[in-house]
Amino acid sequence: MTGIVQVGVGCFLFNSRFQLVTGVRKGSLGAGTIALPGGHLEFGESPEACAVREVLEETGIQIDENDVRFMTAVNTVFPAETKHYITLFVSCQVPDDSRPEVLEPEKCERWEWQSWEDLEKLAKTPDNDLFLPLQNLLRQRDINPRTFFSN
Ligand code: 8DG
Ligand code: MG
Repeated sequence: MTGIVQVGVGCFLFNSRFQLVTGVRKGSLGAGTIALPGGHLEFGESPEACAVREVLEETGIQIDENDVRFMTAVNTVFPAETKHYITLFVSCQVPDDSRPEVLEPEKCERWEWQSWEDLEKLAKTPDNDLFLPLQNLLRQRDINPRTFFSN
């Protein structure tokens, strides 16, 4: 299998109860699976700036680059689609009254708030419908979102 390795950025938007925004992907890699707002890292861009741009384009929520925390990176190969991504996961706390809007309806079915615990449970379920990078993150890394926003 040959090709290029691409860089994706996935952004957790957490409210104060550690619920986060997930969406159902549409029209591209992983269609029908649950993923975070995010997208391709553009040339010359930082992961934090990519998160600010993608979150605004996709949900209408304006976050500040200084509030974006880098979490970890995950390696994901999609053999059937001959795709390979390094996904940089970041997170940002947003106000509890934030309302994500579907601004790119051709790419996303809907946005929903989901609890961290439910997401963790879903990742442990065989044949779940999580987008593979997100599933890899939850299965391969030990993450406690409560530690991100203590300062
Ligand atoms: P475009 O390039 O299709 O115009 O828009 P995009 O917003 O940049 O595309 P995307 O399909 O949302 O994201 C691009 C790739 O980023 C996607 O095919 C795979 C990768 N990616 C990950 N993890 C995540 C994630 O958690 N969320 C999103 N949206 N994309 C991710 O590897
Ligand atoms: Mg996107």
